[in-house]
Amino acid sequence: MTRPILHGYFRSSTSIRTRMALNLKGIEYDQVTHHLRKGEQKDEAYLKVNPQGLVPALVWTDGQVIPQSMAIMEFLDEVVPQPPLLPADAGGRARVRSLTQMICCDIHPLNNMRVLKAIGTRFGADDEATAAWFRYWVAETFRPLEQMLAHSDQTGRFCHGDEITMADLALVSQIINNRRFDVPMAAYPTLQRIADACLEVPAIERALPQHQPDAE
Ligand SMILES: N[C@@H](CCC(=O)N[C@@H](CS)C(=O)NCC(=O)O)C(=O)O
Repeated sequence: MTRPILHGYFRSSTSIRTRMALNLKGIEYDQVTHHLRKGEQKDEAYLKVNPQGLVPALVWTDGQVIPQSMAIMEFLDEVVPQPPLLPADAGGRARVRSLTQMICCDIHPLNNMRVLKAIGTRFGADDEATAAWFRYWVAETFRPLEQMLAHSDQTGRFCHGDEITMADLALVSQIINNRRFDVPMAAYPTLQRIADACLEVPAIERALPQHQPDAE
């Protein structure tokens, strides 16, 4: 049977969360890596796969191309239901999707490489200002996220109870990404505790940047 192919980059947070989902589901896959700093995501051959020129994109076993990490996680959860990445009840699913989107929709797009590049080249931000921008947008979401997770009895070992959900995958990959800009974590003890618990799970650990074929 054809194996799925993941187009990604070792330290892209969207690729990290997608790899975590694939590993948790026990899906074996091949990787095609695109060096984002060298601009390989804009190569003609890759634009034929994903015209957006962003990673990740998953080429499923039937040849369907699925870009967008949240769509990929949802897709994997439907085609390989165990272990689930969403809770069984509608309220729980809504909570997990909200937490996931806080990170994937409200932090990541503002801190993506092309945005960081643009604030430098088009708006004159130097390295220090760029790092301050990155940290500012993380804090804008991590502050309320910490409150929401610390004060909810639905929070358990992980973001939602004691089973890993897609919210955890979004959280860990963001925290890994934060290290590049030395985001202080002292104000977010609950987020750190959950991330530490996630990193004890081998399927999650295996998805980390340093274990990937293109790791530098
Ligand atoms: N919303 C998309 C975002 C994808 C995205 O922006 N990926 C980044 C890497 S984390 C990328 O390809 N950046 C290339 C660039 O900025 O040129 C997703 O969740 O998959």
